[in-house]
Amino acid sequence: MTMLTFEKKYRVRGGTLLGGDLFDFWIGPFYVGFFGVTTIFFATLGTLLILYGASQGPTWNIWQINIAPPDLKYGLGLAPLMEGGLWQFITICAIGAFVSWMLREIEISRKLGMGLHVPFAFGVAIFAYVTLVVFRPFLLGAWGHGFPYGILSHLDWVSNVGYQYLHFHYNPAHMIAVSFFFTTTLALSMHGSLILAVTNPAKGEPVKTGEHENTFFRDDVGYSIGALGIHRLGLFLALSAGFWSAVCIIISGPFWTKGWPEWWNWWLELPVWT
Ligand code: UQ1
Repeated sequence: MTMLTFEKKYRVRGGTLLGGDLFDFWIGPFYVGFFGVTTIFFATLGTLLILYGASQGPTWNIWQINIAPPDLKYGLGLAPLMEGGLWQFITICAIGAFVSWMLREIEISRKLGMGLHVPFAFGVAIFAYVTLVVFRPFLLGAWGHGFPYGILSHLDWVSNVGYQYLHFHYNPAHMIAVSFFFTTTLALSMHGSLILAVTNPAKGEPVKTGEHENTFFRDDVGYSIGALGIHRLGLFLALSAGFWSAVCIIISGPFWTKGWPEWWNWWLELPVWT
């Protein structure tokens, strides 16, 4: 089926989650939808608020622009605009834009009769962000525990929060998250290189297919996970990286306040040693 007849079949109204026929149309290649409009609304408002905050700040240096969260003294209340209130509104706009984008992905998937894997995957990324700026600050009792919006300032935040727990690499959930990030790159590099290898044979040779892919890895490591399997594995690895990232930061503070190296004392304190 060519792309044009394919689109004729699927580019029809219906399948929306909210708003019925409201904005249920395309502009050029883009599906608009109710949530396309809310995405544009939140993204535009959030960007304008960032620009306003920058205009009130000491610098236009892109690396140094910073929109800071409120002081801890404001707790879980609203802060004055120039003392973290902007950060609070920008956070609402960011979550509004991200969730709108995910809902728009769900509507497109429903129209196409596809699974919801893509919006689910994006949902895990949203979950990791919301953990940093909503769940953890909420559990610690102050929005001031969120991270600042700025290129260098958010790096400083990561460094400072890390040292607060003496050596963040001893955080067991951080270890798991890092392992998943590395394994994700391993899986994608194996998969990407394998697909390019079979589609770029020597001059005059036919393009190779699934049997060659399976045989390569059976010869190489004694096992082939299969063409569908590698994509299931990739999605699992990538989502696990995001999930354990969220876990490693939510337990830092709300559930463990000492240095992370000390957490491993459970091993030394096992009754078996005494
Ligand atoms: C693999 O087995 C496979 O199936 C043929 C692929 O699909 C094209 C792959 O991309 C990769 C990387 C593998 C090898 C993976 C493992 C876990 C042995």
